[in-house]
Amino acid sequence: MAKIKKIVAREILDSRGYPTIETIVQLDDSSVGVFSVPSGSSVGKHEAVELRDEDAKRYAGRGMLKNLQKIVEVIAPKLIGLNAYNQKLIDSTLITLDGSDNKSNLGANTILSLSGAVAKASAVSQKMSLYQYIAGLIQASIKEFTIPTPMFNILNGGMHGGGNLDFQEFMVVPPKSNSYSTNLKMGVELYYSLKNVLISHSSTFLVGDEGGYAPTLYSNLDAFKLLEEAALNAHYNIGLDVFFSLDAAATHLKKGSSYKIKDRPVAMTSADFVDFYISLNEQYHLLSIEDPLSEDEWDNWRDLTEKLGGETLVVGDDLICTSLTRLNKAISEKACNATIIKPNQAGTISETLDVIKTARSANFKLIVSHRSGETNDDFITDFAVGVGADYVKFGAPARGERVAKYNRLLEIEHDLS
Ligand code: 2PG
Ligand code: MG
Repeated sequence: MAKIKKIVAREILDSRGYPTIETIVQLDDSSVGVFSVPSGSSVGKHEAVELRDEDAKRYAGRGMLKNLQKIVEVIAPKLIGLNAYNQKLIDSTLITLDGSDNKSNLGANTILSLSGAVAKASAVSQKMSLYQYIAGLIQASIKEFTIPTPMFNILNGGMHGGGNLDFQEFMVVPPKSNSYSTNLKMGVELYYSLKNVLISHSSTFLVGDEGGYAPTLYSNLDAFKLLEEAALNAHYNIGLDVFFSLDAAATHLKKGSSYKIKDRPVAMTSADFVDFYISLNEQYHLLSIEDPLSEDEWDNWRDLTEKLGGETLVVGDDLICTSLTRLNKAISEKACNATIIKPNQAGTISETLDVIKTARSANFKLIVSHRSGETNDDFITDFAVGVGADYVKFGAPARGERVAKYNRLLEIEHDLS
């Protein structure tokens, strides 16, 4: 065992220029873990709460000074001296200290910074790769580690795009049968190809929050046409060498009780929207559709999953928010067949692992995901490999904070070979 000896936390910036927390945990054998917390823009209302200063005079209210104070005054005195190898104890101590049901007292971001830094320090202390250590925590009887298949978000819209697309993420996904490095090459070549396609249509090729292009287009379907053109030009066959995936992030598209997107002249009911997805799927045979409907429409989710779930992954992100309660509801209601996993939606590593175990036992596919606000921390990469995720979402294969994750996967692939 190794005990927590010292905790230091700092305010740093994420990829959007927003403050976040970096926490450094040192153990009594001198091992150190450093963890910085990601942050979302399209946040689900059932996520554990992200705490910020709300002081308009600093960083437009986004500062992290309150969080740092809570770490120094409330958390560190209780964690110092605990056995860092006992992740469950660390996390339950943090949950008890917070005392709320949504981490609103200490902040899920504050709590995760400790939970993650302790896990990293423990891996160092036990001279293990982080992904091996995570596999140990989830008690996975993994005989052979595999690299999850990347979903490359090469076209950004919604709250992540500077353009006018309604849907948030248009992704290209390679087949699971290829090696990771082959898949990475494909993602990058399609990214180059899409840029050339945009140039050929005299469109802008500026990028959004996750590094994908954020053009101004007439409709969301036009985005798929551009992806099609990019794939053809780069000599990749759609449905064979590459598949398309969508994150509609529909919670943020709903106005009152209907959805208005550029592709339709009038607002759509949820039932109309389901029909829209069915025809989109007939055209493109999507690999996955994430958050097709808003976060509390359980019946309409079930209807969509009934209609599309046989061949397409219907993925809950805002619907589930990496919450065990909401996952259990999704399983019993047959609302979807795959889930996004984001540790900062839950707030601790242990709770995130519990969600993963339950999702697995219900045969849900697992997509481990970054957030739109990221740092160069590559924890999420090891986490995804350690839990045996089916897919990962790390954004476009561009911009330092995204590339850090893709490059770490290359390193792990090399280790494993
Ligand atoms: C999503 C995420 C990550 P955000 O909706 O899946 O791509 O976006 O971090 O802004 O919630
Ligand atoms: Mg999402």
